[in-house]
Amino acid sequence: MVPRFTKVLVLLVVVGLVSAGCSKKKDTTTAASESGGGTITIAGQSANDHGEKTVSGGSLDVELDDFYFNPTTIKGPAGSQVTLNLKNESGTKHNFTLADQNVNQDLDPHQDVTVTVTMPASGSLQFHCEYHEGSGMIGQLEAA
Ligand SMILES: [Cu+2]
Repeated sequence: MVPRFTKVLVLLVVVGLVSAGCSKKKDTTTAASESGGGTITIAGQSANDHGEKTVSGGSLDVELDDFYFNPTTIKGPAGSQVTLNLKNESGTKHNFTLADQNVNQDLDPHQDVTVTVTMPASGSLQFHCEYHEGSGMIGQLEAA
């Protein structure tokens, strides 16, 4: 028969391992979400930067959160039509405005909306959230 204190010890070790695993996981997530941190300048404005991605297969998921677009820079073939699967991951109402192409799409909290945009023939094109542009919620389409 195994002494009671041994069982308790085993339980403590298991709990310790599980919580160590959890905290390690949480640290990784935090690091990932902050890896694109900092700001970049888009069309003369300060934008919260959450990295860049290149469109493949004609579509791309774009996360909207407080207060940034992820990815912030969307690269794709010059002049091509691209589908953006916009996902508002926050409890705040956001918006995707691409003034140049008359796109102005609101997204309620946790709402997903698909929009179609045309990549610029060259250079880049600014888009933003019309509610939080002043907070740096700005991104860009870039001809690849
Ligand atoms: Cu917003």
